[in-house]
This record gives sequence, structure tokens and C-alpha cells, in this order.
Amino acid sequence: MSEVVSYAREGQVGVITVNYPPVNALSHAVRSGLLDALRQGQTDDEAKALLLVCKGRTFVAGADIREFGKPMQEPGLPSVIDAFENSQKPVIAALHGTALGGGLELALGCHYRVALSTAQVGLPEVKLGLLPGAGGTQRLPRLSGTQKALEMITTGNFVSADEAREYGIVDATEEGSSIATIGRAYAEKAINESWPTRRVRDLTDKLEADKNSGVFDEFRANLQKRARNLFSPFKCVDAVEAAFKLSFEDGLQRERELFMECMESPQRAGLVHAFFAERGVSKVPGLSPDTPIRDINRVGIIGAGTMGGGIAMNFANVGIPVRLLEAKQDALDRGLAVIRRNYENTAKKGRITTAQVEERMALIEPTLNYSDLGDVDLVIEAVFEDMGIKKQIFGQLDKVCKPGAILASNTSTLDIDEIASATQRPQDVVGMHFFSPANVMKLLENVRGEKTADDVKATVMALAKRIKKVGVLVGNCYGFVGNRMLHRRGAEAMELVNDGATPQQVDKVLTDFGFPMGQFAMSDLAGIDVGYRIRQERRKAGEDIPPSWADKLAEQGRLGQKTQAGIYRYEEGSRKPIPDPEVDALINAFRQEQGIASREISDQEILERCLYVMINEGAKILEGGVAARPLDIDITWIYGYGFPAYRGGPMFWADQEGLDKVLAGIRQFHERLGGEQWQPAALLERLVKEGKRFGDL
Ligand code: 3H9
Repeated sequence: MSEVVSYAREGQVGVITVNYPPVNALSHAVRSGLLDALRQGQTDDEAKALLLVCKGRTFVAGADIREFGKPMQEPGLPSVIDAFENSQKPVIAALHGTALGGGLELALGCHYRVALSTAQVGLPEVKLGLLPGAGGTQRLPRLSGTQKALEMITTGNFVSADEAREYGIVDATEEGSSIATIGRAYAEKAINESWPTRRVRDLTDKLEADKNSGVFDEFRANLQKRARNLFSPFKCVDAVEAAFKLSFEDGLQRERELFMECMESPQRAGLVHAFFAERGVSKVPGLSPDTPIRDINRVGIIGAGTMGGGIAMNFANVGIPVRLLEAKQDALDRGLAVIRRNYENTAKKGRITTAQVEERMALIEPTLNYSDLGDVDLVIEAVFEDMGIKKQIFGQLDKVCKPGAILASNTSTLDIDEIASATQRPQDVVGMHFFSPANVMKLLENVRGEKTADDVKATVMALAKRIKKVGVLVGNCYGFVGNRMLHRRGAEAMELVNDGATPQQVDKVLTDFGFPMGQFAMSDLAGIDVGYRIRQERRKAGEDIPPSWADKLAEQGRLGQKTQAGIYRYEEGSRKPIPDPEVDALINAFRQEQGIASREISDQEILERCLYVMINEGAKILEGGVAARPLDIDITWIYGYGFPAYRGGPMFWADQEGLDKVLAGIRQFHERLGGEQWQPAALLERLVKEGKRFGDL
């Protein structure tokens, strides 16, 4: 008998138990174990019905993703499910935790399903660039009807046990703590009431009812809007449509073909990389998982502007009280009003209740006094990027905060060690760089200073999870990982415009690549003054930052969306960037002033210059140890800057492109354009020489 699947009889019920931590994924061992156990159940004369149940935190959460891309070992999941469905004895699946993907498909191959009321079910394959490939696209619509099946399969979203019962996906839900007990009682009921072996494949009434509904065209049109660049959601629709057009067997065959197309797509590779990378970032090399964590029960935030307010919301959302400090009453009032408006808008969309709006607002306590930060466990400073002001604030915090409080800065570029030097406790100082809008964006770039204590690093990483962010721990340098690379791309985008491209051409190349927003539209969103102020800071510090046409926009008060004019113009109440001839004229005048001759720039050149410059910088970031692994960079870019997850992040994308090609491009730009940014990274040169990829590091 397999170690991961066991068979035992309890009364008249033959119990098949899967025990393969952490999530009972359908590895080769589990698949063969399931077939063995099923055979035992079939030949056990005392067993009148079979129960499939899982140990640990969840029912089967899907195929074993680690096996993707490797040769498939028999038995495949479809044949396991086929065997369950064809069992002569009724098979009952008892679900708890998350029954997902191949796990739910296995349950759909059973004759009845009972679920713990806290369970969730879903077919999230699309999030991995796949479609349900073990009958899910054929069986789910037979139970739930087309609309629901399409929704679940194309979004990958989970539904609760109660909803699943309502849609016909599970037959019953039960309260309780032991799924084995619930499952057994349900199986006994099946035996006592002589339930037949009801095969989902034979159910056709819901398919008949939906036959001419036109829902497929509607779904495809919808996907064109929300998933334009994605491959697998469209294949999901094709597969579900096959359930209507073809016999069950032919539908399965069609599903398999479409599944294999997805499996072989680069998007699948990118999304699976992103899945594991997201989990990988929390395992920080050199930081033991046993590192103690400081208690964080109350947080102070300095600055009630856009960032500070957004950061405060993250904590209030998970029930952590916040003291929000501002220098002036009117700024505090404005900040609180914005937070309230944000919450009320969320309530209007039905995502939270009006009672929750009040609960969350009550957790945010405004103050004008630093002395009110004496009892907080963590302070996050979120004032604008000015080293002098930040140092003054940290000096003040050092005086008022209790020993052991973590002092964090939300700086996006400045030196954490210099900020820490304003205190007597640099071991407690760390960067916590949130991304705008801070209550929405999932990335939290935690920056370790030279002296930051291990338990502080571990605490901010754990805190990221608590406030539902993805935390990446990075080293201290100008711009850290994310903005250091962004600034390279930003500067290159500016150069491209100097050379003859228009801002809208650059942005279109980036959005066609899959970024939700182009470089220049993003500058308008963040505010042109942000970059301007940073450049001015650096100029003040003696750096040689050349003049730019963006400086001229800032000086004219074209600050971006907030002034309805920046690099683009905006109509009242709209965020849609509209190209502005005035800006074209300003750029032309700038070119003339600087004696720059403009030329036609191809889209390919834009793409290569914008992305290769990032990859080169990413390689330098790895060389210097600012990011520990390529996956830390990939996740930073996916969650902080909207790098398309289906391309796996910049470093994974570079591996897919071929590092030799990328390096050749970088060398060519170095020769043609010069500049430190195009000096090839030694790491990149070494990898190419050794025939390796970033993924091999
Ligand atoms: C599929 O089923 C295809 C079929 O249709 C067709 C086949 C023919 N495999 O997320 P967590 C690991 S496609 C292998 O931190 P949570 C994960 O890497 C699959 N490993 O926990 C992590 O490992 P580590 C469809 C998996 O409680 C550990 O488990 N299914 C798998 O926050 C804990 O994970 C999915 O897409 C897997 N399938 O969330 C479900 N799943 O500790 C994907 C997880 O070493 N999984 N691991 O870092 C999830 O959505 C979440 O993991 C889950 C738990 C909700 C289950």
C-alpha cells in the first residue's frame, strides 16, 4: 500500500484517506495510491460505499505543480478520475479546506460530495496559465450550469461551500470539526438509503437548458476587455463550449488537447514560476525560519498624505489600531477624510459593510503629538523624500518611542543607514516601502539596513503576510530593487523620447507587452513633482543629473493626473491619458534647445531599450547582493510595478528571451549610446559564458 494513500474499512464504509502534506497535491505517488486504494475498496465485500477524505489542512488542492514540465508518469489524473467515476460502489468525497483544480475534478468524478461549511472549492488552473485538464471543464457545467462554470473556470476564483451547494457542485454542507466523521455519516446515509452511483458525466439537463444562450460569445467579448493578453482564459471558454457541442468522451478529448496547448505555452511557464517565486520570497536566505518575531499590536504612522493614509488602511483592515500623526490639523483632517471616502467607496461597491467602515475608521486615531507614539510597537514614517526632514523625524522618534519599537521609513529611494544614523538604535530601523496606492498594491519592499536586527527583518516580513501583502526583503542602495530598476527604465524612456519617440508610443509598447500602464502614464499617476523633487535632491547633493523636458512640465505646474495635465492631459473626472500637442511642442523645443536631432524609433527598439536596461540593472543588483535571488526581483516587479505575471518577472523573462540575445543587445546599445546603464553586468557576462541562466543561480 502507498504511504500517502491508505484504505481502511469502518463498518460498511471503505475509507480512502490521502495524507500527503502540505496540500495533498496529486503527485505520482498519490495518483497510483488512489488507484490501489480504489481497487481494494472494490474487492472488499464488506464495503458497501467508499469515502474519499484527506488528512491535514485541506482536501486535495490540485495537481502537483512541481511535476509540470517533466515527463508525465502513469497513471494520469484523468484515468484515476475515470476509475472513480466507474466504481460499482457509490463513492463519496468529503471536502474540507480548499478543494482545488485536479482536487475538485477528482471530487467531481465521485458520485456524491459533502463539504465542511468552512471549505472552499475552485478551479484555479487559469491562474497558472492552464485550464482544468482532468474533466473539470466537462463536469462542472453539468452541475452548475454554463454561466457559473465559465465564471469559475475563467477567473479561477474560489467559492464557499454554501455557494457550491447552491450551484449544485456539492450535495450537502455540514458544520463540524472532523471531516472524516462528517464524511462517514454521509456515506452511511448513502448505504442506508441505497443511493445509486450517480455519474456527473450522465447529467445533461443543465447543458440542455443553456444550449442556445449565446453566453460563450459574451464571455469571449468580456475576456477581450479583461484578459486581452492572456492565452488560457480563451482556451477555457473553448473547452467549456466543447461540453455543449460534443459527447462527453469527445469533450474530454478536446479538453485534453486544449490543456496540452496551455501546458506548452510560455505563459504557463511564467505563471508557474510566479507561483513558486511568490512563496519563495518569504524564505529569506540567511534568516532562519525560527527567528523570533516582535509583537506588533499598535502602529504609528507619520504623514497622513496619500501614502500615509493608504498605509494606515492596511493595518485598520486587519484590526490593528493605528495612530496617524500629522504636523497640522488641516492636513490631518484632509487625510482622514480621504481614508473615509476610500472606505465608503469600497462599501458602495459592496465589498465591506457600512458597519465595517466605522469599525475601521475607529481604529485610526489622529494625533498631532509625537508623545502619542510612546506606546506603539512600530512606526512607519511616510513623509516626502527629503533626507533632512526624515532624519529630524527619526531623531524625534528615538526620543519618544519605547525600547524595542521598530522604526520604519517608507522611503522609496533614500539611504536607510543614513536615516538610521539619526537614532541611537539603528538595529531597530528598517525600510518598509509600500507602493501607491498603498491600500491596493500587494508589494511590500522591506529594506534591511546594515545594522537592522534579524528579528526586525523577520517581523516586517511576517507583518507583510498579516496585512495581506507580499513582502520581499532587499538590501539598501539608491532605489533598492524596484525603483533602482524603474529609474533605469524611466531614464531610458526619457532618452527614447529625446531621440524621437513620443511618450504615447513608448507607453503603447509597454502596455502591449502586458504592463497595465506605460512609463509616462505612471509618472502622471504618481505625480511629475515626485521625480522632479528626487532629481532636485540629487542635484543638490552634487550629482550630475542632466536637465529634462519633465522638469519643464513640473516647473509649469503640469504635475500629472492631480492637475489634469502632465505628460498627458486628462478630462474632468477621468483618468484616461490623452496625448497633448502642447507637450509634443514642449518636447520639440527641448530637443532644439539641447541640439538633439530626432529620428524614427521602432517599437522593437523601445521594447529592447526599456527592458534590457532593467535586466542589466537587475543583474547588477544581484551581483551586489541587494536582491538575494532573481525571484526576489521578479516578485518585486510583478507585485510592485505590474510586470505581467504571465511573463514570470523581468529576470525570468530574460531567461526565456535567451541571455545571449539580451547581452548582445546590451553590448550593442553600450556601443551606440554609451552610459553606465549599458555597461554590461559582469554577472550577465559570466552566465552567458557558462551557458547558464538566472534560473540556475
Ligand atoms: C491542476 O490541478 C491541473 C489539473 O486540472 C489537471 C491535471 C491533469 N502542487 O500557498 P501556500 C505548496 S493545476 C504542489 O503557502 P496557503 C506551496 O508551494 C493546480 N505544491 O499555503 C507551498 O510549499 P512550500 C490547481 C503546492 O495555505 C505549500 O504547498 N491548484 C501546490 O496560503 C503551501 O502553500 C492550484 O492552483 C500544488 N498544487 O494556500 C492550487 N499547492 O511550503 C494552488 C500548494 O514549500 N495552491 N503547494 O512553500 C494554492 O492556491 C494554495 O497553495 C492553497 C494553500 C490555497 C492550496
